[in-house]
Order: sequence, then structure tokens, then C-alpha cells
Amino acid sequence: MHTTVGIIGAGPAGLLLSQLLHRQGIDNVVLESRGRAYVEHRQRAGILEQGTVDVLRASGAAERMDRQGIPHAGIELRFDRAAHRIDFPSLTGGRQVMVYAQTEVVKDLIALREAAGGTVLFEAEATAVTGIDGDHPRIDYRHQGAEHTLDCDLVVACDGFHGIGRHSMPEGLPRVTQRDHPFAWLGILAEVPPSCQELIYAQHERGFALHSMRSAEVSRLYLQVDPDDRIEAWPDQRIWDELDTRFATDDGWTLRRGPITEKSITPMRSFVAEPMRHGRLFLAGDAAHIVPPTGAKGLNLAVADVTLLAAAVAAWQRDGDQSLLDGYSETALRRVWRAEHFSHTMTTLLHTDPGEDEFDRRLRLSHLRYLASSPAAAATIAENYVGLPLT
Ligand code: RFL
Ligand code: PHB
Repeated sequence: MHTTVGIIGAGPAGLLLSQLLHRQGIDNVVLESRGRAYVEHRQRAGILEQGTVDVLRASGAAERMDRQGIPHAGIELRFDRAAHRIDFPSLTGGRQVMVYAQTEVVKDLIALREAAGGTVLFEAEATAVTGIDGDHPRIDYRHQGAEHTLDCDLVVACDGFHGIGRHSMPEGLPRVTQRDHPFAWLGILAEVPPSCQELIYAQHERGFALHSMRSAEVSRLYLQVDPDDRIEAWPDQRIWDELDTRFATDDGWTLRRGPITEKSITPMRSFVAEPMRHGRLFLAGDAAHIVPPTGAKGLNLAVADVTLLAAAVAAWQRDGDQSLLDGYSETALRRVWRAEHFSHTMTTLLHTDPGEDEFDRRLRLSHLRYLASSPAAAATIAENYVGLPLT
């Protein structure tokens, strides 16, 4: 089998790239190691930047998002048992974000690709990428018990943090810069209406807590836990009690409880692989970079990467112009590092580090109070949260 662009991974990066290329008439094939149901139900991100919303609309994938997504014009920072709102439109020239789950973005993109007759092969695991220094790269993959080869003009690895793409560059590449954080997130999905209208990012001496949502009936909540914590140590009652403690205010606010339908613990890391291209192999999304989820940036970075890449591939296919492909890694990494910095700032601002001392605590509290009282300080959070321009 031959295609112009071979895409590894049917997460948001791979699927959106496939759709954007298809809209430009560029042939592509997506290989995904997991089954469709697994990919469609993996609980992850919930916040779409304004720019991500715009790209989904331009790609034709926004019909359901525009009906069911919930626009949010601010977030609440909660500390010292009180609420402090950050208003996005007034601080960013009218921008805001959209609450629409990654699971739904993925379902919408798969349905679109299917309706257009696109090739997304599930349970097709890429096992090797070769020939990237020449003009004819290949992806070896295993599908329904048989070995196959996909010949391509370009390969884009959208295969996430545990994929093979990054490891298919020559020895010594890519260079990795990373930091492991001394905490993890316990996330739950609960069948209960959200107890707030906007997301609450809470800092408490016992650790961070986040109240997010999926719909008017479903809440999504997170707790900072120890990286070695096991989910068995967190029965539902303990989770709700701990959330109550960390969200407690002096104004009588209460957290609604309901049946927990999903719970899991995710480690937090910061990770960047550079460059994001070698020869005819390109990396996009989590395959190249990970941010801790506190800034809600992972999915949005994946979308930004493939938006750049789709335009670059189109310029090359249409006009033989390679300059955008040549500039891809540098352009993408500038945005990646901005998101790394913002996500790191939000993480240290809101989490309680087990190794911190009184000086760290006092600095954090001062920073929180500054954000709550100064529009200039709040504007730096707001403009990063709603998303900076693509380039
Ligand atoms: P994905 O979604 O991991 O998809 C990669 C796909 O590649 C497949 N794969 C392979 N396929 C074929 N052959 C192989 N050898 C393969 N190896 C792997 C995998 O099965 C998978 O389907 O990466 P992608 O597309 O780059 O998308 C990235 C996002 O998923 C990720 O950044 C976000 O979910 C991060 N994130 C958040 N991002 C936001 O923008 N806003 C948020 O609010 C937000 N919240 C979160 C998050 C991530 C979280 N977790 C679980 C890490 C909250 C959490 C808790
Ligand atoms: C989510 O809704 O899953 C979510 C929201 C904001 C974050 C992280 C995750 O910062």
C-alpha cells in the first residue's frame, strides 16, 4: 500500500491531521494500535482553546461541538477558603475557551473520516519506521495477525508519549529535556451536575484540587495525590471527603456528590523532544512533548502542531515549496516551550510540593494574592490559558 502521508496514531493529533490533509486533497492513511472503542472512550482533556475551536470549525469537525460544547469566559482560583475569578474576555480582548471533551473530539473526527471514505486502520500497530533519510519512508505494521508495509512520501508520528515514532530517529536524536513532578492526579468522572459554572483550580495545604465538567449532568474532578498512590487506596468516600476539604470556603459553598463512574491516577511530567523532525519523519502532539495538565495545554498543543504541519505539507504538495516543512520544528517548538513554561507555572502555583519549605509556601501565597488583585498579573494567566496566536 502507498500513501502520501502515513500517520501513526488516531488520537486527536493524528485524526485532525488526517482530516486537514483530506480537506486539501492530500491522500493519507492512519494506523492505530488500539481498537476504535478504546480510542473513543479514553478519558482525558476537556478544555479547548479559542484557536483549537477555530481550527475544528475550519476543518468541518465542529458541528456537534457548537451544539454541545460549553463556552467558558473565566476560571476560579480558590485559596485561603475564598474564590477569586479570572475573567478571560476583559483581559484578552474578548477571547474565551470551550469545555468539550477530548473523547467527543475524537468521536467526531473518526465519524468524519469514515463518512469521507478515509482510511483509519484500528488494531494496526506500527512496528518500525525506516527510510526517513531518503525519499521513500516506510511504516511496518501488524494488522489482524499479518505483517504489512505502508510506503509513504512523509511519515508523521502522532503516536503519543509511548509511541515508536520518536525512537525511529537516528541514534542521539531527538534530544530530550524533561522534569518529573513529585505528584500525580487522581481523576474521577461522576454522574452529578457540576457544583460550579466555571472550572475551580484550588490550592490547599493538603494539595491541589480541580473541579471541571463534561456536561450539565456529568462532573470531572481531580485531586493531587502522591505519585506512588494506588487507586485501591482511594474508595469513593475518601475521594469525596478529600475534595470537600480542599474546596472548602467560608461562604457556604458545597460540593454535590454522585456515583463515580471512572477513576484513575496519572503521573505528571514535563517533557520535550527536539527537533520534531528528522528527514521525512515528523513528530506531533504527545509524541514530541508532554505538559502537566494544570494548564490544559496538551490537546491544544497537539492541534497547533498538526495545523502547522497540514499547511506545510499542502505548500509542499501544491507548489513544491519545502520552506514550511523545513521550519516546522522550530516554529512548533517556540509554542511548545511557551506552553511548558505556562503549565509549569500553573503547576507550581497550585500544587503542594512535599519537599517545600515555609519560604516556598509564602512565595506561592503571595503569587496567588497578586493574581487575585492585579489585572496585569491575571492577564498573563488569562492570555496563556485562552491560547496565544498559532505562530
Ligand atoms: P494521544 O491521544 O496519546 O494519541 C496517540 C495515539 O497513538 C496510538 N499509538 C500507536 N498507534 C499505532 N502504532 C503504534 N506503535 C502506536 N503507539 C501509540 C495510541 O494508541 C493513541 O491512540 O496523543 P495526541 O494525539 O498527541 O493527543 C495528545 C492529548 O491526548 C493529550 O495531550 C491531552 O489529553 C493532555 N491533557 C489535556 N490537554 C488539554 O489540552 N486540555 C486538558 O484539559 C487536558 N487535560 C490531559 C488532561 C491529559 C490527561 N492525562 C490522562 C494524561 C487531563 C489528563 C488527566
Ligand atoms: C478536564 O476537564 O479534564 C481538565 C480541565 C482543565 C485542566 C485539566 C483537565 O487543566
